[in-house]
Parts: sequence; C-alpha cells; structure tokens
Amino acid sequence: MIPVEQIIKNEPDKNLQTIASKILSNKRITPEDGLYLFEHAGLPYLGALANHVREKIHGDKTYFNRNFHIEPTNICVFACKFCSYSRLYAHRDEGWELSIEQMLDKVKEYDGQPVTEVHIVGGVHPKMNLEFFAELLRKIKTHRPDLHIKGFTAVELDYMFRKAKKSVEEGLLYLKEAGLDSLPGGGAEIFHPDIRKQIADDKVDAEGWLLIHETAHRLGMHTNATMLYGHIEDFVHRIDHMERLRQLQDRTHGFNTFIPLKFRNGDNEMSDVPESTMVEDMKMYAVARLYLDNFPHMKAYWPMLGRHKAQLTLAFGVNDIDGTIDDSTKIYSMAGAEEQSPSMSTGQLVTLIKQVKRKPVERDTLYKTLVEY
Ligand code: V47
Ligand code: SF4
Repeated sequence: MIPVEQIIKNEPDKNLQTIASKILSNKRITPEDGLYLFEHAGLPYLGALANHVREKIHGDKTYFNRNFHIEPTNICVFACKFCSYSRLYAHRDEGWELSIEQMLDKVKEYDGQPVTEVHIVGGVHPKMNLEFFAELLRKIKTHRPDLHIKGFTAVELDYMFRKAKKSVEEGLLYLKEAGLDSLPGGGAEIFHPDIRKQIADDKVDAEGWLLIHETAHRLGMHTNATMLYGHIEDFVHRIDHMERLRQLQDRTHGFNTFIPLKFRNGDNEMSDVPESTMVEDMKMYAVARLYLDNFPHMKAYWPMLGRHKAQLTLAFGVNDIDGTIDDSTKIYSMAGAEEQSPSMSTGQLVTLIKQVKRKPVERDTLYKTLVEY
C-alpha cells in the first residue's frame, strides 16, 4: 500500500491537502470538509486516510461475533418505501408472526453452542406490545442468562412505548429490567426531514430516534447507529445525518458502532432507484470513518454487501464485519442482497478476514475480546 503521506503529497487539490493534515494531526473535520470529501476526493485518497485512522485505532484487528437473529414478525403498521420485507397489517395473511414459545424454541436451537448474542428486530405489529416483548425477554434470560440480547429498533420502541403510555425512560427501564442489554442501530434511515418524509414518512422522526438512543445511553445501555444510503439522498443529507450522530456521541459516548446500510432495490416501492456502485460504497465507508471520529467501530454488514465486498471494506475504514448470523434474517435477502441464506461458520469468517491480511478477533457485543486468531 502506498504510504498515506505520499498520497497526500501528490494530491494537487489544496483543500484536500488541508483536510488531510487535520486528520493526520487528530483534528476534527467540519461538515463542509465532509461534503468536500464526498464531492471531490478520489477513492485511493479516501482509502489511504480512512485506513490510516482505522489502523491508528485498531491496527489490523477485525472483529466479528457469534450471533443469530430472531425476527418476530414481518407485519408492520408502517409503509417505508424502501422496505421489501414488511407486509402491511391489512395483508397479514401474507406475513409471519411468531409466538413467544416459537421464539424461545429458536433460542433453544442454540443450546450448547457458543453463540453470545441474539439480535431481535422485526416489523411493527400492533398486537406485539411492550408486555409481550418484556415477557419474551424474561423467558430468554431465564433460559440462557449469559446470552446478550440486542433488540428492537427505535421505531419499534417508539411505537411500543406510545401504545403503553410510557415515557421513553420508563419504557426502556422496563425492558432493561426484563433483560434487554443493548439496542441495534436500525430505523435511523436518513434523519433529514426532506428525505425522511419521502421514504419513511409515518414512523419516528430524527428527534424521536435520537432521544431513544440518548436515553438508552444515560441508562447505561450501549447502542449502534445506521444510515440507509444510496437512494434519493444527497451528500449533504448524509453529512447532516452523521453530524447529528457525532453530536450525540460527544454528549454520551454510548454508541459502539456505525453501520452504513446500502439501499437494495429488489421488490420494493423504490425499485426504479438504481443501487450505488462499488466505488460509491467504499467512499461511503471511508468518509464515515473520517467523519465519525468519536465512534470506536465501523461495521460492514456482510449479508447485505456480500462476502467479497465486505472484505474490501476492511481497506476503507471498517474494522467489524458483524457475525455468523446462521441464516436467521430475511430483511436483506428479500431486498435482493447477494446473500440469500446468510450464514458463515466461525472458521469461514476467520478465513475471510485472514485472506485480506487482517487479524480476526472474536468479540462479544460490547467488544470484549473473546478469542484472537
Ligand atoms: O432500519 C430495510 C434497513 C434496517 C432495506 O445494529 C434496508 O448491529 C437496504 O438496522 N435496502 C434494519 N436496507 C437492520 C439493521 C441492522 C442490521 C445489522 C446489524 C445491526 C446492528 C442493525 O434495515 C432498517 C433499514 O434501514 N433496510 N430495507 C433495503 N431495501
Ligand atoms: Fe416497517 Fe421497518 Fe419495513 Fe419500515 S423498514 S415498513 S418500520 S419493517
């Protein structure tokens, strides 16, 4: 790899040189700098800088975990235009809804296996309320107390809490006491109202999403953050999104990971919108690594990107490729993602990471190192 100093010295654009010197001297870049990077920086330049930051924080370490997903239902009261997954409540005969016992049976399938995390996310079903999920959490924890439960997007939580007439703090405390350990990053989409109202008009807005995560952080829970990119948004909306996350993280330091989610156009109301190219995807990861200077981790979600692109992201700022997953999610396969039955053994994940000369590290949800390979 060409040394970062060399790439920057050869860069004729003075603005890009100034931004690079800020990054190399650990200074924060501004929203204008972030926009300039998206609009003017080439891929080798962004890759060199993002990789420099990644290696400064993590060296060659690349994290993964052993996890599986439970998707309680794909029936949803909302109608996000990009969603290939949900079946509207009115068409519930086409969807699935799992009982508490059926979900517990899924947990029991992993008895004796060294999984460390269950990720629970689904549609927003009006009958699956706060009490239903609290009961599910209690039953999972009674059966397997050591299993970390990362569950429910801010969209699901906002709906649950409103229906139960609880404040965000009351609702989160109730679920925490029932066994909820942390929150995943979904439902963030694009915060800027100009875009959000076109693609996800009827669900929790930016302020509501951020309030739920801020409250979770204050209650001692860690959370992730996502951004759905590569559809009708402009670079300015991506920067606005990341700026809001960066400001919240300055206050709480409760986010673990940022996960850019590439929009997939299979079988949804936005199928006419072309998907982003591989170069655009790598630029997105790199700018995210440079902009979110207070986020410890950048994750590429391999079921969505495919294994080989996920490998490539490790040269563009990413230091985490999620987990084994075990064919337990349908969100992306239904949107046309490369991985139709996502599942990788620990050995396959380790090989994938080693093939690109990085060091595989098995972690738990909170990034405690479990095994270094
Ligand atoms: O919020 C839905 C996205 C998200 C499409 O926190 C789509 O560790 C692309 O947030 N094209 C849910 N994306 C999944 C999620 C997640 C996944 C993995 C790990 C973590 C974590 C969180 O899926 C939704 C939405 O942004 N999504 N449809 C689509 N057509
Ligand atoms: Fe429902 Fe989530 Fe799909 Fe939106 S993205 S329609 S909230 S399942």
